[in-house]
Amino acid sequence: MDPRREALRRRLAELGFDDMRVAQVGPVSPAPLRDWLAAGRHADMAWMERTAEKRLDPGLVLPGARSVIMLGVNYWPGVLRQDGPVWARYALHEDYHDTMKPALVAAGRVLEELYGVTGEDYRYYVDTGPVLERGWAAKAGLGFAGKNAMLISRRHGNWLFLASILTRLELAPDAPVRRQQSGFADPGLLCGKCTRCLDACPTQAFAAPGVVDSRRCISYLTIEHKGVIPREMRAGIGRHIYGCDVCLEVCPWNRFAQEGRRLLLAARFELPQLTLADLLALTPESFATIFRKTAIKRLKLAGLLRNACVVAGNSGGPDLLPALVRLAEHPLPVVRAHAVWAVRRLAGERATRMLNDARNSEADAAVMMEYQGEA
Ligand code: B12
Ligand code: SF4
Ligand code: SF4
Repeated sequence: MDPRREALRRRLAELGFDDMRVAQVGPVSPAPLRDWLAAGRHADMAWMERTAEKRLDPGLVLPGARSVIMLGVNYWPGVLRQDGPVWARYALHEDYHDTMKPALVAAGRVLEELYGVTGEDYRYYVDTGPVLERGWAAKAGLGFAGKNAMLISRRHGNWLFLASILTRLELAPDAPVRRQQSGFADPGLLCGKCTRCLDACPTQAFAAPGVVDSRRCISYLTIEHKGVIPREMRAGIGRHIYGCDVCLEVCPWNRFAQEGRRLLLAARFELPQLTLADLLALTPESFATIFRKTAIKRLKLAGLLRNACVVAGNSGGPDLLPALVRLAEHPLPVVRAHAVWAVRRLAGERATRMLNDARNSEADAAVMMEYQGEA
């Protein structure tokens, strides 16, 4: 093996990346992404549609790209109790988008040093770039495609953030995981007869093995979706305040997962200690202080209050009613809508009286709808 490759692997591990594999850039079968978009499974994520051509052709992202270096960072936090509102585990760290960027800058410098390339010869991304990260990671053998749509590593289970460096360098490709030749073309090939993730999804979001319909996915509804959450989806959200790990948690491949080194991810394990009452009482100031360095800041206070109202409606008790009634008069309609729904769910017939003042001053048509029909 080229000694530079070993040096690259070692230096990237020192930077905090837990795995590194290389895929050769080649044609990407367009059907899975195109079919997914055509069926509307990206919901309101219009950016997925806008960037589709680039996702299917790395040459449009970096002309002359020959290799993709796929990187994984293990974020398994170990066993965590979440008795109240439940957070996706990835959110219980400082925002990985922010913490991985400096490490990727450093990784680029390592490439320059070892291979004599310049900054023009590579481009790095984590999550937000127009790259089909799971497909390339599968092709590079970083893991394989599970029926839960996740890239599953045999070393880390599915608790792996992905990042990519597209480069014009011709690097020797690594082999995909045995029996899986084309990345995500065959999701679930290494799952055998297991269907645990498909069965466990609380909102039946899998349109097929490996294919998530975002419109039904709690992760989408609580993180990416900006407006009112469709009423029929709210009960299925249960106690999920931000994101969802159900289809990840049940996967038996996680038995090999070891707690992450956290070189790139400072833990924020205090978040599960926040009660629903704490969340419903958040102010712009307390929100900024608590969530400043986390991915949750992107949701903004209104989004988190919206989610907290849904969780309260699903799992709260009468003690939360005063806070919810107050939120029914919040300045933002999206918060009012979900607060009204939660009060009606928790208070039953008493809701009409409790919401009287809020209803009398309501001018927003969407919020008015929440006073009607079944909660
Ligand atoms: C949009 C998006 C979402 C959407 C849609 C999810 C989905 N399943 O597509 C929503 C908001 C629902 C979501 C949720 C989550 N997400 Co997300 N998401 C993305 C994002 C930005 C794009 C994914 C995408 O392109 N989807 C479209 C579908 C059609 O593509 P796909 O699933 O990747 O697989 C297709 C292609 O790879 C293609 N294909 C087939 N063969 C081949 C071969 C080759 C060579 C290539 C290139 C492609 C290819 O066909 C596949 C199947 O249709 C990626 C980051 C990125 N830039 O890739 C993160 C990403 C997939 N998400 C991630 C995470 C962690 C999550 C959550 C766990 C977060 C949470 N706890 O709430 C959940 C998990 C839900 C699930 N089971 O998928 C991680 C996954 C890490 C991993 N180990 O797999 C990623 C990679 C972000 C990151 N950088 O770490 N996500
Ligand atoms: S993240 Fe949750 S809602 Fe989305 S597909 Fe997985 S189990 Fe279903
Ligand atoms: S839970 Fe079972 S079916 Fe789902 S990804 Fe894991 S092994 Fe595959």
